[in-house]
Amino acid sequence: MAKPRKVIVTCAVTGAIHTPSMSPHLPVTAAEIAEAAIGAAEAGAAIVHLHARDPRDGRPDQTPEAFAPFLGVIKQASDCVVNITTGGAPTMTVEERVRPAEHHRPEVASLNMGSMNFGLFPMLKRFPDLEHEWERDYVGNKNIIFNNSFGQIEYILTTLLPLGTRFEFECYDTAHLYNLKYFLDAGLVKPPLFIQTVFGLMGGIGAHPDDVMHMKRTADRLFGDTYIWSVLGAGKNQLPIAAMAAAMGGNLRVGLEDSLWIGPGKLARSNAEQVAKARQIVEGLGLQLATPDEAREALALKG
Ligand code: KMH
Ligand code: ZN
Repeated sequence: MAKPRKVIVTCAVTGAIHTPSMSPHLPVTAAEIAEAAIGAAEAGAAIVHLHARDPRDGRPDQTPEAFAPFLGVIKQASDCVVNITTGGAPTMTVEERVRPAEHHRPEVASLNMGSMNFGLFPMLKRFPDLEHEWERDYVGNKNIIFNNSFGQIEYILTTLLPLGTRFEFECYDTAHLYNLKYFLDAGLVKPPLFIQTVFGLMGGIGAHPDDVMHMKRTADRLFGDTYIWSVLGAGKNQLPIAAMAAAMGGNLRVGLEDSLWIGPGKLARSNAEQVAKARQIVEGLGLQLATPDEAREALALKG
């Protein structure tokens, strides 16, 4: 009998998109981020994708020192794969963004594969009463451009490749897949490529099933069987996109970075709660979750 497919679940526990007054459950302090990541791993996430925040007001903080306290606690408590963001927040310089991964040398770092508009402002409808001025300025800004030029991508690659770090290639539209193909052909990235296709973020591709099909078909054509496909759906798209992709052979990313919700109008109380939902989808399809070591093997990580 054929063995059930193993699905890699990543949990992105806090990110830089949502702000603290949107949800009391968003992890902000190092202790909260550690607890959230460990809880997500216990619920079945093989990989945790991590950002840090300034505990004083919850702003994204991309200093290596902000990551150190929770990285230590997570390592002690769990063998999950650690993935450190190089996206940081779209308002940061690329030099700033790469520093935590350069310093802490994780098994995986995110790598955003193209520049784009970044529209957080649709969230103002849902959250018209953001508490702090910085939150209102940040979320309400209609001029955010997330810079990921070819030169900046190359800079992140050449900084982290010698450290043995591999990548979660974040692709928000088909052009980003073509950009990744350029780096593959140039020999700067090596298979298996872990491609995180992102749906429903304003400035990127939408979250219609046709969008998912189009990204998947394009990736299949460009990369054949040399890539591992994962999906994340922003906001209310999180679980529908996860269910669709799980049935189509994909791997899943959930977490409060990508969505604050567990159901219509219902805030998720933890990252682990979303991982548990992802687990239900996977197991409901007769599939199994990959362990951290199975994810390491599939993605050729340094371990
Ligand atoms: N916030 C996600 C849509 C990164 O950290 O590199 C994309 C992300 C970026 O995870
Ligand atoms: Zn992120």
